[in-house]
Amino acid sequence: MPDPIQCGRFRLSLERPLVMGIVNVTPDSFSDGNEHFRADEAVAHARLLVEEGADLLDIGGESTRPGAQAVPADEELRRILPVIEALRDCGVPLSVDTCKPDVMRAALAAGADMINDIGGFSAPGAIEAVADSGCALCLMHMRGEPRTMQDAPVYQDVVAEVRDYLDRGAQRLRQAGIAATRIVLDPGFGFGKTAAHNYTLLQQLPQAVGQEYPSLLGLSRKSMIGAVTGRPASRRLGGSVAAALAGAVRGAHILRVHDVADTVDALRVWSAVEQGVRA
Ligand code: 7PJ
Repeated sequence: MPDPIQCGRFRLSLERPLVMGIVNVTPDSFSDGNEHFRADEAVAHARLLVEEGADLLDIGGESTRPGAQAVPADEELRRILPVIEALRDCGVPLSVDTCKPDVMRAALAAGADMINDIGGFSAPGAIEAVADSGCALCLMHMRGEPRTMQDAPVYQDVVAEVRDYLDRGAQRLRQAGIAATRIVLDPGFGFGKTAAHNYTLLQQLPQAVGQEYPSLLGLSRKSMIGAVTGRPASRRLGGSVAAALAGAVRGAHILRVHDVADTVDALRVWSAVEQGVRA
């Protein structure tokens, strides 16, 4: 088992898989629609996720669904800063989903504990923005950029190529003086990958992410679930929970999900089967 994650104000033990609840503060996220655009709605939703058992929250102000347009940094900050400030004392670490160094700095100053960068800290200045704080970093694999990433992605060996990207990315962070205990790796399901690529990565998760760092998986409601079930994003709960469990069985440390209560139930039942119930 990897050491606990150093995550801003928190240390996260990895004895059991952790559940990260998704808090979208975007007008166009594909599965939440307008629901949580307003900061107060996002905050109320986040508090519900904590009650349902979320171990962390992931706050995002930029939609990264396939085809989505980039949002300027000031707009992204206008969306997320009030939410970070309102949730600072909710009891669980706050992750911020962003690729922009300016947004990272402002989010950390406002109290964020983790930066989740789907761009793998590849933007100029991204590593510098996070290096001197005590935040955790989620480094995710993406092929291309959200606007075009699903245009027929091709790999010779998807598992080896994702692993290589993550290894190099972690190496860059370490060379900037970032402690290993701050780093989390994510194979990036759906980011420049076909359904077949995604299922290969999930099946071979230990090979794709390695053993050195904890892993984070985002499978919730994604098109890879729809590819197998034939269901739209609004009806992918069962498929998403199954995918999360498949990840847990293969050693995933953090599961990023929309449906916290159902995922927590599934993990508890799985854990009772594996370890027995404490009477
Ligand atoms: C992921 C993410 C993911 C990490 C999104 C969606 C698209 N961050 N942000 N991993 N996905 N680390 O939730 O469908 O898979 S946005």
